[in-house]
Amino acid sequence: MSMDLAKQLYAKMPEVIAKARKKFGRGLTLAEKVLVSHADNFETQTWERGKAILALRPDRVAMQDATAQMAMLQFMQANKSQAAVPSTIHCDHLIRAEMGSEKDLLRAVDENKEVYNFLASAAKKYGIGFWKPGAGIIHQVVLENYAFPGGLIIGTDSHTPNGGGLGMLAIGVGGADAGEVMAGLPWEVLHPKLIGIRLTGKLSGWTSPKDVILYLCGLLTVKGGTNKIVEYFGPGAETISATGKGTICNMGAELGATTSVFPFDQKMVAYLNITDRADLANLAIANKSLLVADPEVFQSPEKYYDQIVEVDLSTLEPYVVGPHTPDLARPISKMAAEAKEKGYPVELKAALIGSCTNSSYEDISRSAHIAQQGLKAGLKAKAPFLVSPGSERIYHTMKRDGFLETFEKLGGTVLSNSCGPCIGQWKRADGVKGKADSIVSSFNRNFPGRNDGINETLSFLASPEVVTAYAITGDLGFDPVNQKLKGADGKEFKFQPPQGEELPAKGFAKGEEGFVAPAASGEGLTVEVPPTSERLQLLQPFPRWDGKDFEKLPLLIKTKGKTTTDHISPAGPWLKFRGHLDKISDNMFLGANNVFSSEPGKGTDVLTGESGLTMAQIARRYKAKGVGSVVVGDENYGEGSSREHAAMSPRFLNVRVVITKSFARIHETNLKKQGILALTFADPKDYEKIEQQDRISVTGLSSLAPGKPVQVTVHKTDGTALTIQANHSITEQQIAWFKAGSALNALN
Ligand code: MIC
Ligand code: SF4
Repeated sequence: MSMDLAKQLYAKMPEVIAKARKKFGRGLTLAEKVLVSHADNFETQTWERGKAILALRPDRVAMQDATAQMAMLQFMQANKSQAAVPSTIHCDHLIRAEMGSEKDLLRAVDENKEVYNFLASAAKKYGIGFWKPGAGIIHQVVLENYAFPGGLIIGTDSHTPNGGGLGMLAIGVGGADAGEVMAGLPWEVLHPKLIGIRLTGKLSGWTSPKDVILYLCGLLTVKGGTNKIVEYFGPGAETISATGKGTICNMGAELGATTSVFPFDQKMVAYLNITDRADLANLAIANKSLLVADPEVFQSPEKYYDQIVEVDLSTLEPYVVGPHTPDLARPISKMAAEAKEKGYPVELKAALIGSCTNSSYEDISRSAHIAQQGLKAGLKAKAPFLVSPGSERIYHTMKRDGFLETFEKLGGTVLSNSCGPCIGQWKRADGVKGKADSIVSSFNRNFPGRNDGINETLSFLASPEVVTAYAITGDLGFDPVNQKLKGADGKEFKFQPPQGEELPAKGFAKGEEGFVAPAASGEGLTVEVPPTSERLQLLQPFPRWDGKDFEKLPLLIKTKGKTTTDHISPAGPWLKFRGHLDKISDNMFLGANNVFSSEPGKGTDVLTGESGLTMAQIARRYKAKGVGSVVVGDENYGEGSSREHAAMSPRFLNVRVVITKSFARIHETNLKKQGILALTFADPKDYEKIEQQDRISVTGLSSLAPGKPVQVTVHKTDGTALTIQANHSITEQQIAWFKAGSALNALN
C-alpha cells in the first residue's frame, strides 16, 4: 500500500539530501534526511534546530476514532472534495472492555453506531480508508500496513511515533493539523533538536525493548524530549526486533519527544517480509543509504546530535515505572523495597498486557512462556489478567499458536483488539473511588484516573513478561524476576527468563481484515450527522478576535503540578462525547488540581463567590456574562495525548489566555490552532504571584509579534497591580490564527 509512496520518495531523496549536505556542510543524520526530503520547499526553508518552523509535506495521515471526529469535522469546514494525501481512520478507542472480545465488540458497534456511521460515511466521501471496529489499534495497524522506512506520517494520536520502528518519522498531532494536511496545506512544526541514543550490547534474559524506554523515561523525564527527535543508532540497535523498536518509539511520546526513529536494518526487512511487503523491503534495501545516517555521523556523533545518551543493552535490568507518572523509574530489583518504604499497596488488583505499545508476537510469546511456567507449577493468575491484542493479525496468530489458550488457562481474559483499559474504557469490577489500589500494565501511560477512572489508583508500567509474572504472584512487594516463589505443591521455584520468538515461524494468521476502501468518487455522497445526535455536533466557527486587549479577566483555574491532557479533558466515559464539543466541555479540568481548591476539578466563581463548582460550570457562567478568563498552569502543561478537546473546550468556554511555566509540544500547538493565546512566564517564579481573586490583563495585542514578549498586568484586590513578562513562540502565521479566532477561520 505504501509502495508507490516509497518509490516516489526514494526517487527524489538523493537530490535533496545532496543539496542539504552542501548547505549544511556536513553529513546528515537519519532524521535530517527524512525532514529535508519532506520539506515543502527545501530552498526557501530555514534549517535552524530549535528555532525554525519547518513546513513539511507528510506522506500520510492516520486518525483514530476518538480524535478523528474533530479532525473530520474541522476538515469538512475546509470544503474540499477529497483528502489531499492518503489517509486512514481506525476505530479502536471507543470499544468498552468488560465482557471479553466478542460481546464487547457487538456492544460497541451498537452503542457507537452514530459515530461509526459518521466516520465511515465521511471516509467514503473524502477518499479516506476506514478500518472497522475490531480491526486493531491504530499504531499496530499502521505498522503492519502503512509504515515504511524514510516516510513521514502524521497521526491524530500521540503514540503515532510507533512507526519509528520501521524507520519512519511518525509524529502525533492534533486534529486541526491533520485536517489542514488533508486539505492540502503543508504541516508545520518547530525544527526539532536531536537526541542521539547510542545502543551497544544485546538484550538478554528478562530484559526487553520496553525496558529501554522505561529506563530512558527515568533518565530523561517526561519533558526531556520536548521539541526533540530521539534518533537511535549503534550496534545494539540492529539487535532489536522491528516491533521492539516500535515499542521504544511508541513510548518515546512519554518523553515529550516530537518523535523517535531507528535506522533501516535487517530486522525491518524481516518484519516487512512477514507482513506481506517483500517488494517494499527490497526497494528499501536498494535504497539503504537514504534510510540510515551518513557514516561520518557514527564516527563523531557529538557533532551531529544536540545530546547523546549511551545505553548498554547487555547490562540493562528490567524496569518498573510509576505510580502516576512514567518517569518515576527503578529497576525491578528495587521495586519491592520501594513499595514497602513508600507504602504503596502491594496487592495487585489487576495486571494488563497488550495495547498499541506491547502486543507484538515477541511480547505475547515471551509472556506466554512465563504463563506456561506458572501453569506448570500449578498456579493461576492471582490478579485479574487482561490481554489487549493490537490487531486482528495478532489476535488470530495468538490463537493459532496456542497463546490465547495459555492465557485463558491462567485465568486471563482476552479483550477485543482495541485500546480498552488503556484509555479508561474498562469496567474494573472491584474499583472503589477514593481507595488507593495498585495495578500494573504494559501500557505506556499511567496518569491518575486513566485506566479505571479512579484518581487514587496507583498504576505501574513494566514489560508484558514482567506484568505476566506479577499477574501470577499478585504482589508488588515480591520480585518475580529475582526471588523464588512457591508452586501449588509448596515447592519453591524460580521463573526462568522468558523465551519467545520475534516473528511467528508459520507467518501471521489472518483474520477479518476490517478495511473498507473509499468510494472512487465522493460526489453526491453525504456525511451522516443526525441533527438530534447526542454524540455529534457540527462545529460553529469560533468568534474572531475583536481587536481589543484582554482587560481584567478573571482567573479560571491555577493548576498545581502535573496537568496532563487527561487532567484537562479526561477520557474514559467522556470519550463518547468526542464529537460533541458542547457536551464534552463539561469535563473540562475535571482531573486538574486547582491551587485554590482542595478537590480536583472544582473551583470558585470569583464573580459571585460561589465555590465547589466544576470548572465548566464556572466558565459557562462567565461566558454567559460575556466574560473571558485566564488559565494558569505549571510545568509541561498539556503533557500526554494529542486530544485537542483539551484546547477546544477551554476555547469554547471562553478561555482567552493560558499562561504556564512550560508547555508540551502538541498541546501548545493545539491551543494556538484554536485561537487561544499560549504564553509562558518569562520568570517561572511569577507563577507564585498569581492569586485567586486577581484580574489579569494582557495588553499590546495589536502589536503581537514573533519573539516579542507580551506584557501581563496582574491586578490585585487591594488595588495594586504588578506587571510581569510573558514569552511565547507564536509565529507570524500563528498570529493570523489568533486574529482570525482559530487556524481554521484563517483558512476561509
Ligand atoms: C492516549 O493514549 O492518551 C490517547 C487516548 O490515545 C490519546 C488520543 C486521544 O485522547 O484520543 C493520545 O495519545 O493522543
Ligand atoms: Fe490506545 Fe492506549 Fe495506545 Fe493510546 S496508548 S492508542 S489509548 S492503546
